[in-house]
Amino acid sequence: MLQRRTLLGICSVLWTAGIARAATLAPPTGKVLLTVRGKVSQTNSEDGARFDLAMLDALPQGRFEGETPWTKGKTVFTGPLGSAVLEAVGASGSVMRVAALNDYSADVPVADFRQHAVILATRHDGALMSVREQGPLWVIYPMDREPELRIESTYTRSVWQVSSIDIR
Ligand SMILES: Nc1nc2c(c(=O)[nH]1)N[C@H]1C(S)=C(S)[C@@H](COP(=O)(O)O)O[C@H]1N2
Ligand SMILES: [Mo]
Repeated sequence: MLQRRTLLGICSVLWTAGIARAATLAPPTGKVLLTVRGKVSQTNSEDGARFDLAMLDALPQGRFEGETPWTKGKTVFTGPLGSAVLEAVGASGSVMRVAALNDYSADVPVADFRQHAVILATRHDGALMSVREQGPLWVIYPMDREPELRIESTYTRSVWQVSSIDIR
């Protein structure tokens, strides 16, 4: 009897946890900016986890303030932390293929997002970025606080016009 109760207890806890998790990733209602596929435990479509701008804005945000090889003078980028996106989708795996609208893609170690405050920038100097302005999403490493990141491998991973992330 006690065993059965324990089992029931465990089942109900798991069930509740399942509901709580499912509720964390509601489907997007606006235009889909990002799709995260592959080794994820949280999805909201048959094609993985899709995010619209409101969903990205609701995640913990990061900020970059400084110079980049691609912009003039001091600029500010803001957007969800890569680590927060990974957490939202329940990511496992070790490498992400970050793909852009223009078919450019880069393999980015998952560890980069966990060890550095990399952001998926949604805004440049406070404004949303059009595709012509390298938007809608741009991988920005914290090169302002970590100057040692100003190396070619970081630049290669600084994908702009991001549309999807495949985690392997
Ligand atoms: N979407 C997209 N992002 C991209 C690229 C690209 O071609 N398309 N080039 C990458 C590479 S290889 C580098 S070194 C940097 C800088 O590219 P640039 O030197 O052409 O400005 O952007 C990276 N991000
Ligand atoms: Mo490059």
